Amino acid sequence: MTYDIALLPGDGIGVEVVDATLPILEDAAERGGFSVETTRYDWGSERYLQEGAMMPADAIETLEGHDAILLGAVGHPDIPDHVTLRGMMLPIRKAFDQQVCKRPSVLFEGVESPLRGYEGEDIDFVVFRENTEGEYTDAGGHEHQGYAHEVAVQTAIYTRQGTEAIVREAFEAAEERDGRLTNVTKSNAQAHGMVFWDQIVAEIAEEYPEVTVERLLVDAASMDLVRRPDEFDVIVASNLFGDILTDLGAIVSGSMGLAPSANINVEGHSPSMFEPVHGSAPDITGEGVANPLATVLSVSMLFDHLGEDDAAANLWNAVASQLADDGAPRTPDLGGASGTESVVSDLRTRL
Ligand code: GGG
Repeated sequence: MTYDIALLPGDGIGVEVVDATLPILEDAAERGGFSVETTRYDWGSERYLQEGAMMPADAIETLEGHDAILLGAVGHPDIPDHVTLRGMMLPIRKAFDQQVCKRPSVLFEGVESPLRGYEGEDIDFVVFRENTEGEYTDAGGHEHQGYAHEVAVQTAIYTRQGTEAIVREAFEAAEERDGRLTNVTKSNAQAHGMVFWDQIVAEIAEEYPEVTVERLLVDAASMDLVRRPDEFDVIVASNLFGDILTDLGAIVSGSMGLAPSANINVEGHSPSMFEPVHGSAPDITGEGVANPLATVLSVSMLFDHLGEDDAAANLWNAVASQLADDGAPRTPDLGGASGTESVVSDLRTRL
């Protein structure tokens, strides 16, 4: 079996971590008994600066034929963030109906949570983030610019189909895991979209009587993710809330450098996309110290999605074994002084 993977390294450390991960991806595939062909597309901010667009006009058509996409990061200090995000990552998620964003937060053995004095049990939860609508739609406008009555409107959109898709996936995951689902909204203040969301959660909950549902407002959820992160199992949240909570989840679990993610097309008619949760980190770009492990774990999720369970587990376990080993190289985000390449070389010996 040969899988055809599109590589979109993107910007900043995105390029470094995708390049560093490539040999590991190939090694793990070989050991798993399959092969991977990769096609690299150097789209992103440099292209935008030269040609005025992050991706070519036929980008979606070009990506359509691939089995999956591995993305690094987008973001450039000379380009507004809304331009880079809306120029590449968001259009891909939308064009391929990647409605479900799955982001695990795991405190690996050997990694210290930065929560001072944290003595809880292991942190191991997964956030299901609605990924193509909600607060991230293009609905809205900005008028009368430069006048006293200048106005900007940003509309959030929650469709029944989109909300049901993410909520159902979250229930399915909760059923397979510990049977606990936390539904995070702000329905005390947002009485239309968020109350509609709660209503859909209540409807779908009836199909999963064995799953216990907890409801939290996003402000309380943020507090509880710091206070009792070990008590969460599956969290379901809107696009914006899921984005925020997963940065919080990444940091309480040790580092943004360890947080992977999957943008899933549930129906399987278009490629899904896998990426580290972190951004392009211009402050450390070019220093060779970016942590590649979030990208390696994202590749593990990619293999899992393709049904290559052994290769997925092999990669995940290799990362866990490296982190549990006191003598293994670590990048500075984990308190070490090693570079990206040493982490990768060591990891290849653990596959
Ligand atoms: N690798 C992911 C990345 O570049 N993240 C930057 C970012 O701002 N992401 C927002 C999002 O995931 O919606």
